Order: sequence, then C-alpha cells, then structure tokens
Amino acid sequence: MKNTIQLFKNGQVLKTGAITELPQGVIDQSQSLEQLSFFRLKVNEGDILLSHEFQEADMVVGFGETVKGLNKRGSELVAFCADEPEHLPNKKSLYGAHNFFVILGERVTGFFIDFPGSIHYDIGFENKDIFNIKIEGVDVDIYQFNGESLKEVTHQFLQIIGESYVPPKWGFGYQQCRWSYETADAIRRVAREMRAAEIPCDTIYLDIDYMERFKDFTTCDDKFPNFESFVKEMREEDFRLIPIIDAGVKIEDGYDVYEEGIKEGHFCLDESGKPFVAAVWPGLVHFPDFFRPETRAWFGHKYKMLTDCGIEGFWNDMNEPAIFYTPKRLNAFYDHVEKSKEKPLDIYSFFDLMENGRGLSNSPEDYQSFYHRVEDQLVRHDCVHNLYGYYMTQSAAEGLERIDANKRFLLFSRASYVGMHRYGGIWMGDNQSWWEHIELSMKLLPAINMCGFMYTGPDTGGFQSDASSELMTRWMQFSIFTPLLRNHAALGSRDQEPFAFEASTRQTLKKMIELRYALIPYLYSAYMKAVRERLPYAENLLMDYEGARVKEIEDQLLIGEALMIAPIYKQNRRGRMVHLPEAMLLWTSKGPLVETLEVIGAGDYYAPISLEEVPLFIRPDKGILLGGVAQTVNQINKTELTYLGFLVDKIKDEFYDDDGCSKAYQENQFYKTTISIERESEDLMASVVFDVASDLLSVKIIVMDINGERYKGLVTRETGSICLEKVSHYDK
Ligand code: MIG
Repeated sequence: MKNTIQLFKNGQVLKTGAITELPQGVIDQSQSLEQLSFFRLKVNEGDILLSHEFQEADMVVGFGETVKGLNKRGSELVAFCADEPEHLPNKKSLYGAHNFFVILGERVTGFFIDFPGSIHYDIGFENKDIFNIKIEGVDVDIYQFNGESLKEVTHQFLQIIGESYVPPKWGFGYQQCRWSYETADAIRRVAREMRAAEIPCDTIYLDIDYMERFKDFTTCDDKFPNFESFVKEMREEDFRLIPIIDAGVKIEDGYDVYEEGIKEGHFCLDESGKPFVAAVWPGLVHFPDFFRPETRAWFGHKYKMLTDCGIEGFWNDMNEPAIFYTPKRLNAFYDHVEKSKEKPLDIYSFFDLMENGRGLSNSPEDYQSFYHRVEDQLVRHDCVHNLYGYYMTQSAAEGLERIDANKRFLLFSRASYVGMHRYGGIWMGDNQSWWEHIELSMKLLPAINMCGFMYTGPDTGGFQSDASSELMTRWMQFSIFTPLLRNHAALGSRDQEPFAFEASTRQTLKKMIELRYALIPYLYSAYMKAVRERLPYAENLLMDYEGARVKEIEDQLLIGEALMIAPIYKQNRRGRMVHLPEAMLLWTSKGPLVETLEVIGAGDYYAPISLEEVPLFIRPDKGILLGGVAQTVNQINKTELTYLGFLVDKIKDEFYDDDGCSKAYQENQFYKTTISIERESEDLMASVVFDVASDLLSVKIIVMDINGERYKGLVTRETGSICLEKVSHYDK
C-alpha cells in the first residue's frame, strides 16, 4: 500500500503553509479518526494526546534538527524553535521544529503533524514501549504516509510540501564567516589572505557589527565607509559579501524602519495592545509581525537597501525569536533581588537568584505575552511560535523575488519550520569546536534533509570555543560534502580561517577545499536531482540498504547516488572502520588529483586515513563528476570534466547542470550529460551524450572495474564514444 492521507483535521487551522500539494485521497474527519488507530487519540479542551505501543523492533527516524541520532526511539523531544547555544545530549529542542517522522517496523509509516505551537514527543523515553505525543492545542492537521520503504515514505512527504530552495551555484563554494570581521579592512585582509594562499573561497560574511548599532538595513559608515563601492571592490575579486539580518528592529527615533513600523502598525503587540518590547543585540527592539502579509511585504522590501548595493545573499538570525530579556521581567528580577537582600543570604536563595537571572532569556512567560494579528484575530505568540523564523524568511524570499524575479539569492535562516524549506536553507546554529559536534553535524545532515531542508551545513570548525588544527582539518573533511560549506567562529574564539593555522594544516585545508570545488559538478548535480526528484540529498545507509547492521550506522552517509562518505570525527585517529554493504571503489583523496584507487569488497573494512586524506567510496555502476582546481565557483572549468566511476556490470549515469544563477531550472531548462560505460567482449566502451546547450566539450573518463583494472580515455563531442585504454600498473 502506498498512499498519503490527511488523518485529522480539527477546528480552524491557521494555515501554516507547510503543505502545498494536497495529498491524494484526502479523507473526511470521521474516516480519518478510524485510520488514526495507529495512535490512540484523546482530544482534550486545550490539547491532543496521541499514544502508540511500539513493537520491539520499531525504529523512529526523522524530526530534522535535533541533537539525537538516527533512531530517536528512547528520546524525548520538544518541537519548539529554541535559541539554544548549548547543543548538549539532554537538549530537547534546537532552532527548527520539524514534525516529520517515520516509524520503521513491520510496516513503514510516516507522519507529519502540521501544528505551529509546541509538541512534546516521548518516543519510548519514559516507557520504552510507548510513544506519547502531546500537542499543545487542538487546531492541527495530521498526515500519514504509508509505503514500502523509508525512502518512499520520505518521498511522499517531500512531494506534498513543495520544492526545496535552490541557492545560486556559488552557494556551493567555500564560505568564510566570523563574528565579526568588524571593518572593511578586516574583510579585505581575509580576502587577500585567501587569494594569496590560493585557497578557494566565494563569500565572506558580515556579522552584526557591519550595521550601525545593530540596526537592520543600515551599514556603519565608520567601519564600512562607502559600503556600495566596497561591495563592488569585493565583487571584482569574485567575492560576495553576505550580511546578517536579525529579527528585532531597534527602537530609536529617527530610524526609518522603526518609525515606519510604528506608523504602519507592523510590530507584534503586547497584552495592552502596544508594540511588544524585548531586548536583543540592538538593545530594546520590536518584533515585526511576520504573520501579517503586509508586514512580510514591508520587511521583505527592506532587503533592497542592501541588494541595491550589490548584495546577493543573506542569513536571517535570532528569529526564534531570541529574547535576551524583556524590560518587564528584568524589572521583576530586580525586585526579586531587592527582596532577597532582606533575607539572610543562604545557599538556596543564592541558587534561586542565579536561576531567576538565567531564566530571563527566551522565557516561556515572554513568549506568552505577545500577540500576532492573523486576519483580524489576535493570536498569542507561543501558540504559533514555530512559524516566526519561517515567516521572516518567507518575507525575505518574497521581497527578493520582487527585487529580481529570475535571480537566485543566497538565503538561509536559523529558526525554521517545514514550509520554510521552499524559501531558504538553514544552518545548524551555534555549535562548539568539539569533536562530538563533528559527529552531531553528520547526524543532522540527513535528518534535516529528510524534512525538506536541502541547503544546510554546520559552522565548520565549530562556533564557540577554540578549534585545534586537527579538529579543523577533520571537520573540513566532512563539510566539503555538505551543501552549505561555511567556516564560522564566535566572538572571542581563536582565528579559524584556513590561513590562521600552521603551514601543514593550511596546506591540507587548501587541498580539501580544492577537492570540494572539484566535486561541485557532482555535488551540485546531486543536490538538484534531490530537489527535483523530491528525495534527500544526503541519506543514512538504511535509506538504500537493508539489514540489521545498516540500521545502526550513522557515521557513514550517502551523498547523491554515487558516493558514500565515512569521515573521521575523533581525535588522533589515523583510520576507522567502515561498513560496506556492497563492494565499492575507494578513492583515498588528498585533493582533486585522482591517485589512489582501490576496490574494497563488501563487509567491514579498516580504512587507514592519514590527516591529509579523506576517503570517498563510489558505489557499483556509479560515478562522480569532477572539475579541476578553481578559486571560485565561477572559475570552475565548464568545458572539460573528469568522470570517476566504478564498473561492476554496466554504467549509465546522468548528471544535471544549469546556469547556476537564474530560476530557469523551474521551467526545466537545464543540461543533462549522460555517461555510459559497457563491456564489449574484451573492451570497455565509454560514451557520453552531451547537452547541446551546455559548455561541456569533453569528459575524461577514469574507471576501475571490480577486478581492480583501471581504464581511461577522453570522450569529446566529436568522438562521442570511444574504447577505453587499460592503464598498466606502472602507469597509474
Ligand atoms: O546572540 O550575530 O547563531 O551565528 O554569529 C548571538 C552573532 C547572535 C547567533 C548566531 C551566530 C552569530 C551571532 N548570533
């Protein structure tokens, strides 16, 4: 049985916009309640309880951005977008609320709970056999996906939520960030160092200090004199600058965004109907009410101030929204302190004070004390909390669309909800320069992709605390496979740019980033195919392979159809165990040059991996498409590429490419290159079908067969098809 059904619909749903293509076979409520027999259902006055009894072997996969691994069984999670700077194992929420999960047992059943408020998931935590879900409201849509496999069920979900965001191709380049490059000169220095060391790089980020006292859509004249010509100067060096936009608008007389917002009624309201006041980086702020279409249009249009200066990408931050404190509760805290002074100062009152102080930030009480206007109704923020960052990013995307309808802008957000994946990507937030967080980012990538967010990646090297050179190297060796490849570091942490490390590490990082650029023809193709075919870009092994072993593997990932990666994420390791569900071709890479190739049989294999190396496993009858060395994505040679394939039976591989900057792909304007390799008696024949519209003129073929014989040849548009030449052992 393969179908998608809308199970449950209760009350007047605030349309989240998550679902764009209504599932086939939507059934009415009376029937859907029957179907819900999977879960026992209890509708109370203000909440809904779902409960399910697990079978022994059931796994639970999904939930997007969480600190948990592949199988969430035994975990407790809360869907409530959180400004959570500590990604520790006990954390129940991160920045995104992604209510899609799949129960894998005798049957494969997926669910999407479309609900904008808080949901508590006890996934066999308190009682290993019971799955309890508590939805903090009754206006909810629940969808159920029945299918044969995890992949198929995920595909059904991705079908109904609409096509994922596609960045410009340069968004696949290496990106350098830091909180903060405070001045134009600091940026110039990064640009100079990167180019001098010939480390590829496409973008440099502007964190909050580029603004004039943290006011959105301003630039600080002292630190960035003549911003527009500075952006131009950087463009001439083929760098793009990516400014941050925060959710809170500074309260300041004379500041146009604030004044307009007040005049036109764009801000969220407090209980008394006045604009709600909170404190974040700019000091006191109001939050735009992104639930109002007028406000989305208004705020989205503001990005023009920066696009007019030549800016082509943005990251939206603090949009859970994060609240450092509210004046109201800060005053209450001061009163509490005053009162405490009257009491004898004992240990408990000390801890009580500390707790009180800590509780000032992102407090549930604050989230309950402001309102959005949805049509003509006031909706309390906490009831729809998970949509705030989503709607901010929708506002940006729609604003940018109006600015230039055919241009792809780079756009990603910190907070998110399913539906936002159509408007932008997400980055994985404030991690630490810890080995555990390399591993965490490997767990996050496929889980986030499953929920529709294809463009994602961690702060490579770690945001908070200091990165050792070895950690930086290993992290890079994973992140070169993530769609968003960005190195970012927090205020106060060590310099973390590739050039900030000693010569040998700098050299390894350079080689790894060069490898990333060489892989872009493959990675971009994999990304676009995932988006178009509604499948994840990165997958856990259990999406494609069966058996008890693969169900537990979460430190090896499938990237696109051809590649399996097995990064090192532990200190002082010079190798690791890799499980191969089938024979694969191992390329132990030190950079873009294809040298060491080896066929590894199915089973468990210990791969020796030096600090300079990253292992790439190519799956049977598949291959990857490689470019050469380039300093920016723009400079990748489009006329000649290399195909590296692993032949077992025969190969027929298709690669996608397009102009990389427009939205023509939505009208099916793209280039397809088909590479086929077949045996003809003793010979290996290779043929390439070129797309007349593309710039590609020739493909250098490197193939290894299952016996470890290596072949090569060059197929051009003229030849189209050739007999490959066997490479002798001395000539490899
Ligand atoms: O309170 O803008 O996650 O990437 O560097 C911290 C400063 C605010 C949080 C973001 C981080 C960014 C930082 N921001």
